Amino acid sequence: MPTSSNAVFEALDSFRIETPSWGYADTGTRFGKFHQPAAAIDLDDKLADAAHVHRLTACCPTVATHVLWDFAPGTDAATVASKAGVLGIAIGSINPNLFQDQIYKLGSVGSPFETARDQALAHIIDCIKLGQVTGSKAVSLWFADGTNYPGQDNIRARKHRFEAALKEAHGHLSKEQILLVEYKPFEPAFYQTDLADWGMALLMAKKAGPQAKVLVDTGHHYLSQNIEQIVAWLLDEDMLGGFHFNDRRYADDDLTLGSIDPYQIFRIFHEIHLFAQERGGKYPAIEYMIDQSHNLKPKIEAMIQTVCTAQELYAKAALVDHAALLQAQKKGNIVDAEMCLKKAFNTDVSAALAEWRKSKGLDGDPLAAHRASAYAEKAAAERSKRRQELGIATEHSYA
Ligand code: PSV
Ligand code: MN
Repeated sequence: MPTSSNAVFEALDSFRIETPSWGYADTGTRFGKFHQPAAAIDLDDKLADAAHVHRLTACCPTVATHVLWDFAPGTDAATVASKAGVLGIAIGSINPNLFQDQIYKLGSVGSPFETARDQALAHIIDCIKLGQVTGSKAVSLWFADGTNYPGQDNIRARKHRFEAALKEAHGHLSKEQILLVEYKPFEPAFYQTDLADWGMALLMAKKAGPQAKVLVDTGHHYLSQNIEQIVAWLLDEDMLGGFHFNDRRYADDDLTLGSIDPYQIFRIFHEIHLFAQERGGKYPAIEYMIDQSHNLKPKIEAMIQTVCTAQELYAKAALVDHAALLQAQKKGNIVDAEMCLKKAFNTDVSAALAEWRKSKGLDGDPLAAHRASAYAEKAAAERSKRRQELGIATEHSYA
């Protein structure tokens, strides 16, 4: 096994994870939203919270934005980018909103209505321009498009509408930008989702153009699906663009990363380390992003917990002894091969992680440092007052 401290330090030095602006604000399920006193109210709060998480972890320099939720009409994107810069972070992926407008009832770029398709494409192109102003690399596309009943629309016609729109959108990218295509098996469409799996997303990305790649949201798979195999195949095709990290027990539950199945995330990271090792240590450019709603856990604590879990699993996966693994595989020694993975997964890397943080001038325990900073309490006091002034609903007091 590689010497643990060295391998952990090397792995963490290049590992960056983007936090989502929406993970700092009040979110919920379709049954309701529970409010938290410290939750971000507006984009300024979200940027401040994201900067706080980055200060404690030194691993989250960018924040993903969701366009309609963050950039209200009239918002000056350049001002937002410079505000983020002052706080020590940058605007990360731009996520168009192609599902909330009434016009999208039957879909966005896949809709049978030309007016809906035109509006969706114009919005994607606006988001590409927004990304150019904010200096963001990725425009990340997720479509709620699909149908609810057999016969509702022509499945192949919808596919053709997608191809045309994505190709056209790709033509507006600058050479620094990438287009990420996300898939999801169901919800909100319950009969047929237009981009339902990685094969459809891969095909669509290929048709869009060379700067388009696939985004793997860990929650967007059927329960028994082997996600690391999808990752391995996409890596091999040079088509893995990024991740949306979260965990789930049933479907797209948006629970915090590794809370249900940390070994799954470890196995995904193992495929990435193995791929890089086979290419002389050259890691592919992958956008690691969190996409959770963690609606019951305190927002910032959940984010820090997720970032630390991602670092821990990424570090553990870097400890797999690739030479021993190859030897075992060559001999057909299944038990020893599997043990190479298990041994790394079972290694306690917490001391090495704390050491790495201290070497960056950070507290060895970001969650404890967050709690000691009383950031959440101060935010709660100020934001509760502001909520009252704005007439926004607040949390239930059990006292
Ligand atoms: C859809 O479930 C999704 O995973 C997409 O990435 C959206 O942009 C995001 O969630 C919204 O939370
Ligand atoms: Mn997602």
